[in-house]
Amino acid sequence: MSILVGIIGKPNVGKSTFFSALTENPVEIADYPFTTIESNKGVTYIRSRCPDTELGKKCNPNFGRCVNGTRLVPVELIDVAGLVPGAHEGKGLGNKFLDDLRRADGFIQVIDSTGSLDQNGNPVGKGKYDPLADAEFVHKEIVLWLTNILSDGLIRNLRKIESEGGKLDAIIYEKISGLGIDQKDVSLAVKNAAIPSNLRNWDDQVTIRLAEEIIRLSKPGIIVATKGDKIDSNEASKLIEREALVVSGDYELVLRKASKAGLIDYFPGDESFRVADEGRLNAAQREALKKVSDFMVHNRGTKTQQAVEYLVYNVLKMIVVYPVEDENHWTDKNGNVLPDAVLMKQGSTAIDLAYKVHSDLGERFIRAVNGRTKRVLGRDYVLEDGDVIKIVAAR
Ligand SMILES: Nc1nc2c(ncn2[C@@H]2O[C@H](COP(=O)(O)OP(=O)(O)OP(=O)(O)O)[C@@H](O)[C@H]2O)c(=O)[nH]1
Ligand SMILES: [Mg+2]
Repeated sequence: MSILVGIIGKPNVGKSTFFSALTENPVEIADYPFTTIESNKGVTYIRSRCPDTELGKKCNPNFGRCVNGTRLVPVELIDVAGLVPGAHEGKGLGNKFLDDLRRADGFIQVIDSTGSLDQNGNPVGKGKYDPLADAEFVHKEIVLWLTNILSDGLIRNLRKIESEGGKLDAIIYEKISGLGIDQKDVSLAVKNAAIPSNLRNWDDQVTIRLAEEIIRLSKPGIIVATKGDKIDSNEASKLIEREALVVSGDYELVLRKASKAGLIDYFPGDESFRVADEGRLNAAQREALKKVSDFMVHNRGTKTQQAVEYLVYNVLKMIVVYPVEDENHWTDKNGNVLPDAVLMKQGSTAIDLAYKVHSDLGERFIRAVNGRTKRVLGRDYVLEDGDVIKIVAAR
């Protein structure tokens, strides 16, 4: 039920470190290219204000947790192998592994803020490479990956339309049905891609344009410049001006580990932490935490947690909605308070929520009820962030 975010980028930039910090899954991390071969999958949690504070009762989440009114909503992450220019022609590990990202709702492209790695992820010396130069080729490789998927059997499909009729957007939609893309985005992409009216004039450039439009409309992403702990504030400002988010995945990893070991109190996304017991830290730990703390002061946190939240809330434009079975007590049938927190696109309606909870609930939808006002809501009611909703369905 949760959404999926793909972590992509050239080799060695810090994708797995970023992933490991966010999911707390131990994965292989090393300072050479192609450390990751098989994708890593895990779950991270983004913050949302939980309605349980209004109720004066603690919630019982089926997934995630709630800490003092901050609900942690699960988001799946997948960390894949590094992409290099020409991956679509088989360079590096190729781009087949991108198939693991078919279902992704959005991408986080990780870049190396220190500019120390060439396009293949090999060290070239600090500042020798423009960190943002990756953005272009990585985007291109993603587009070419989708182009390959679209091209498979395409000519045959086009000839069929010519001879038997049929709608182009419906056929394209079917081709990419496993990619979790909305039909309306496909239709819009088909409109925007300047497709020749005579389908005989369709060439590879048309397929690329179409792939580009589909990615732009349906798989948006952000750029995260990691290793932010290794650059000065001037360099960081320049990256921020160019719309990259400066983070330190490595420092977030240190914080999560220290927190797990009980050495510090740290809530992911906070701009600072507190040492639990100075006496338990050895000299090396004290020094490491001092460095992390200094960085957090001028970067306002490690920004690792914030990066995912920014993608989900601001770029994918999602809200959190709480479906319940009892609109008075905000519980499920077993009495669990606010058991589910569901991420939905802004503009989603009551019927969309019903289908999201269970296709059966969507099919048998009668009405919804607002848990706060107890007002009856129709299928087209547009959901708001934090809504508590009961769906009434036919038996
Ligand atoms: N200082 C610092 N080093 C980092 C950071 N993130 C990653 N690194 C280091 O960069 C190197 C590569 O990190 P990985 O996370 O393995 O990079 P990757 O992008 O997954 O690499 P591939 O799987 O080979 O594509 C390792 O030596 C990490 O310790 C960071 O935020 N700060
Ligand atoms: Mg990796």
